[in-house]
Amino acid sequence: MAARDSEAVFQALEGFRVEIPSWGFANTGTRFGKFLQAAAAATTEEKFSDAAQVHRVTGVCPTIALHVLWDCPEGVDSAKTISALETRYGVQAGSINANLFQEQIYKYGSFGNPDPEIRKHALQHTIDSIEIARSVHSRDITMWFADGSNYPGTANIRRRKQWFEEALKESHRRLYSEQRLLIEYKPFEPAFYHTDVADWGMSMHLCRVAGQQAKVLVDTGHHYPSQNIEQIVAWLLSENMLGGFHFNDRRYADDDLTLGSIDPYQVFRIFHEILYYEWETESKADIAYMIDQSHNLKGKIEESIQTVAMAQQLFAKAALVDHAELAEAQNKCDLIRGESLLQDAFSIDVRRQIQEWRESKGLPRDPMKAFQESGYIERITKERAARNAQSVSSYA
Ligand code: RM4
Ligand code: MN
Ligand code: MN
Repeated sequence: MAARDSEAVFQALEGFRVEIPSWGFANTGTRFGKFLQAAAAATTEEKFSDAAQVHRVTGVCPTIALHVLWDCPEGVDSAKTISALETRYGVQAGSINANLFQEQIYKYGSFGNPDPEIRKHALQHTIDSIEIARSVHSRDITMWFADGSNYPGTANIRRRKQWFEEALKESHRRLYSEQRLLIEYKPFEPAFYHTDVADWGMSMHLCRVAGQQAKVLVDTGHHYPSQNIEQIVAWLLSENMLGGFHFNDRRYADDDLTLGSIDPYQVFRIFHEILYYEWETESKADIAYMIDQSHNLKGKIEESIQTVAMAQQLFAKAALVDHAELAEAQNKCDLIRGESLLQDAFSIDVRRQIQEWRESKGLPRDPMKAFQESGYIERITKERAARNAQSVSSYA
């Protein structure tokens, strides 16, 4: 690899951090059930402990995303426990994910529920999430809504939109100045006729109504098949409305598979749009790179490490695109050249440079091997197996 390219890989890795989700270490499944893993984490402490392993071997995952009901069962009072876990395990709380979908009262929606009492309850949960984020020094509060309806004629779509606007405006009013509200969208599931925040346009509209600290969160699994996600990313960047990602891969629906396992070129193209924007605007895009995967069958810590390694590779490859040359090719409508610049960068093997970068940071060249040889998995399997064999359903 040319020295210039090696330098570009190093530079890209220096600035690249990715947040892993606490729920990625818990037993998760499909709506048909779960296959339990003996080593799965069940408590917030175990999730911190597992996340710390991923950070120890990769060096690029200093934060762990928390889901309020699963990780902060005492609400704002959980902050003390979280802070103690941060100190103990050396990873910090990252985004705080509000949970407006698990409680029975949300059967017909949260912010979109026709019952004002339920909307109030959802708002209170959001305010609590903001307070939790404040006490654990987290910047981002992320909101995903399961709201929607299953049959035509059963919901007033316009009224629900207005209720969403009201609740998000009020939520935004409660934010602290350093915080952001990230609003996720999803076109289907669990609602199968209409979803209240179905796409990036609706999410962006709601962000704009809510206020300046609200930004769009793009979960790569939350699109219809074959949708051009990098175009959405480019538009959001251009509007300064892109807040962050929930990365995962999919083939059919919101499959939550390992990043890059199905279509690594798509993730590369997303990273490319971001890096191209940064080059063109000579500014750094303020984006939270987060993972949202369900590690259903593979070992959970291993799958997290695999994900992080893949994210680094694809980000580094995207950094190899020659932006000046690309801009020229695009201006001249040189189609072959423009397309080749992306394809060539994507085809470069950056793994050795990544290993060298890790070594330069005192990290293991091969994080997976380092983890597998550490004895950690054997230890937690022994500690958690009996308990996990009895567990049934919850992510927490
Ligand atoms: C949703 C969405 C949210 C996540 C939940 C668990 O599909 O992706 O981000 O919090 O799953
Ligand atoms: Mn998500
Ligand atoms: Mn999802």
